[in-house]
Amino acid sequence: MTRRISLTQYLIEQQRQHGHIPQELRLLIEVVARACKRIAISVNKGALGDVLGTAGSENVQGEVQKKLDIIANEVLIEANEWGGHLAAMASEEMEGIYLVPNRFPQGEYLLMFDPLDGSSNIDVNVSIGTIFSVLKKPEGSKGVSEEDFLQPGSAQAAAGYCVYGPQTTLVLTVGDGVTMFTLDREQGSFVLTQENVRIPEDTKEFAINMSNMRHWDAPVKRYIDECLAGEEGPRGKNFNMRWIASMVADVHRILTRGGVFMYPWDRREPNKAGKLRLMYEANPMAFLVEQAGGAATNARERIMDLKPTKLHERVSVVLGSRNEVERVTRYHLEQAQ
Ligand code: P6P
Repeated sequence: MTRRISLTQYLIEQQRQHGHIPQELRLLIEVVARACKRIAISVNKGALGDVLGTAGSENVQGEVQKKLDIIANEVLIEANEWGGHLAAMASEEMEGIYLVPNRFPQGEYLLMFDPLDGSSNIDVNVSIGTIFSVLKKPEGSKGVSEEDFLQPGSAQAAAGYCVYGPQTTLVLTVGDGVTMFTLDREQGSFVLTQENVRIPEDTKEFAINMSNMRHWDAPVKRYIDECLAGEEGPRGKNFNMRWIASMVADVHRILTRGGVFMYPWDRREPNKAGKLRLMYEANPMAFLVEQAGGAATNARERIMDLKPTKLHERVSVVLGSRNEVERVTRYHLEQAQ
């Protein structure tokens, strides 16, 4: 049986061979991975660990917080605040940024995360996950402010997610391709299971919440209608649909076998650009998808080119197999003409 290498060995070898993973960034990734292992333990306990159900509070998004949302957030904060690799953190579950306490050394990285994405699936035992994004603190900035986080996705130093499903899998990019590590529970460590992940340019599978159809903009309706028309329609082929309502799980499927994921703007809340958050959902997923040969837009522009204006700003998301993302984006740009 081939000996699989651990996340630690992989990162050290990458650093030694390519030198593009600075020591501090390697430490950061390992700390986040360790935090994800601890979150996986709580997730896997379910009812046995008294971690299901709501916490009786709301987050800054006005969403009811699940107990595991808060547990996962606390695990990530506690694991990362003392290491000396971070200057500050930001989370879907916290209104403002979290400065590393003065009793700990300050580092040069900024860490953002959605500690537990897909919370509506927790109580029904469907895959959920942690999404994270890493930026460098701007050169020369004294202290740290929210402004320092407002960098385009193209500035990310690293991004990844951990999906808590039948396997617990960490998926990572530092800008040199996408790599997957599966948690070996007997060893208690993440081991390398796939390198150079590639998304097929074409697909027959789309992911969207169809119950919102009556609220969609015309280009989205046109694209989905053509998929539903199948081989008798303009696409000349039949399509399949998947919607897990857990972005991490839907993106993991797309990284594994292709597909297009859409959470577009709709008329339910016309003043909101979309449902998903730019800084700690769309940007890290866009980085991973592009590094795997796919594409990610807000239906008009490349997501990683967008200049953020607020920490929790929302964005419309179309990502996955390049040719499908380009088609959806083209339909939107044709509408604008
Ligand atoms: P809906 C989970 O709450 C999430 O942020 C994403 O993970 C997921 O893709 C989306 O919302 C699901 O939204 O409206 O289908 O429940």
